[in-house]
Amino acid sequence: MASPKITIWLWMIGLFPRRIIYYLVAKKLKPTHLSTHQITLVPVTWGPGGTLVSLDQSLPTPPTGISVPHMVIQKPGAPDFHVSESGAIMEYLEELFGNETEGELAELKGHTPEQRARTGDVISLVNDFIQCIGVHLVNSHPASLPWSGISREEWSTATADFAQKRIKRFLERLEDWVKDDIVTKGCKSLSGEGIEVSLGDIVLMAQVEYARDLYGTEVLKDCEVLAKWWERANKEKWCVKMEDLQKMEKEGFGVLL
Ligand SMILES: N[C@@H](CCC(=O)N[C@@H](CS)C(=O)NCC(=O)O)C(=O)O
Repeated sequence: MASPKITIWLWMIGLFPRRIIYYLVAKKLKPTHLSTHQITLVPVTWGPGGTLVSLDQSLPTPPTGISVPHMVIQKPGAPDFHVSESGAIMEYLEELFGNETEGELAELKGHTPEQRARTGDVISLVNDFIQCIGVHLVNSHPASLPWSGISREEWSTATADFAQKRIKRFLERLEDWVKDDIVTKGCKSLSGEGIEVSLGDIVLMAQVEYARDLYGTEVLKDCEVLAKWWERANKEKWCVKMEDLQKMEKEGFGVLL
């Protein structure tokens, strides 16, 4: 059976699309993996009225009304199938490349059921605290005003403070979970021993780097354990820096894959 055609639209410096970029590099995918599986990556930007437009007009136009990342799977004779969440896109790619993990591609969930459960814990907690970061941001940061839909007059200090407390609590909880692996054992990954990088590292790093790059906010400023994790993980190739994301936008994904 012919493999489906897959198109993924990415706003390269955005929070959730970064997860996909980090994923592609961490997985050790090469342009040939993408072409074999008929995967087209399309960098997009925000046009007038907050619509998404492809940076390269020869590449497919983003469907209307989507958030990014967004993926469309096309099978002959079947209607287009849309996948709208970054987590689901990473899961789909994990399944697609699952059989190739034995070879040159990296395992990103974990080598044991326990390690995979830790990865799942980290992803779920990060997704929870991202919501609080968003609530804090739109109630306190002027850079959110152009897109938040909330005016400065509507900002709530009480809500921002509440969100900040929740963020602190989530980070303390995460530090409790990973302290032994990161501090005592010196692991690179939040998922523990024997794995270089996991989906858990990817989702946390995307949030940390995005917050600094776009809002000048240091998410891990009070986190001793996670600061150690960040120092190690941030040097890795998969943690694609802002300038390289922008370079990829112009010169294509070959820059890093
Ligand atoms: N939960 C979604 C969030 C996606 C999201 O909010 N993406 C932002 C850009 S980083 C976006 O497209 N915002 C505009 C919108 O939602 O209309 C995911 O994990 O993919």
